[in-house]
Amino acid sequence: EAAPNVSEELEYTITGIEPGAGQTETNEKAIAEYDSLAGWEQETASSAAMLTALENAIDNEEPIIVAAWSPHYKFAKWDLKYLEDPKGVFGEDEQITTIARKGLKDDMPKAYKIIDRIHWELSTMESALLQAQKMNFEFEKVAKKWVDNNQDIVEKWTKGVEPVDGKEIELVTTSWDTELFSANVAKIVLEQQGYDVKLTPVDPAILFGAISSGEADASLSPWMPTTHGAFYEKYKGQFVDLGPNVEGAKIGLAVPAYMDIDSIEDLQP
Ligand code: PBE
Repeated sequence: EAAPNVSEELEYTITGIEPGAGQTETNEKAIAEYDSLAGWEQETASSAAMLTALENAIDNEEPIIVAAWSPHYKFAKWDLKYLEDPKGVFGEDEQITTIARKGLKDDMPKAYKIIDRIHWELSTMESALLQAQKMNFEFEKVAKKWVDNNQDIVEKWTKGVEPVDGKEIELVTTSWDTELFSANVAKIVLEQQGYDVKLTPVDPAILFGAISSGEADASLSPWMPTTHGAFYEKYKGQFVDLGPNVEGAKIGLAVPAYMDIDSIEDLQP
């Protein structure tokens, strides 16, 4: 049973993230589909601004409803709960997916093989993100440390693949934590194999366009099937899907655990 004034206290506003995030579209879809969210608004700015608002609310035990996703350190740092999503707007599990330009496999079979093998267990990714928090989100350093400490995993990815001498390869990434980590790890691993790696952070829409036009070679950033599903469909057939690099990711709306609601349907229009 919903606390009577919680929606009013929230000013019928969801604290969102970047306007270009896939999740921003999904939040709009939820607002459109749930009667309980009729007349609600999503405030967008940035993930950093959302996290600051969340921290302030928690410090004051005030209500807040945020765009949330995991893996992300916020679930380790604070006691949060995803609101139930009985209409399934946010989907079930998301898979963080590796994509490449068409032709990469033929042009650069060795790099392709490594990129195709790169994969993390969800728990490994979660620990890496906690480490990133301790290292002030300096992802180049976090990735370097992870590669140094996990040579056994890296060796599995590069096993039997001959090094090259300075071939150029261009990776694109989005700028959320998981993706900055995975892209920087991929960069270091490919550099250790002799590649000259260029890594460019972009918005998801640009990312799919760049891979599809062949401007960029590969990315480990897309979240599927829900978060970036619209971009995926738009460019379908113009890129290669190499499958998940992390499974069991999730997006949704979340609130601090002290809030007396459990479902999106507990909100009021
Ligand atoms: N996220 C994290 C991103 C993808 C990774 C869920 C905030 C988004 O585009 O929504």
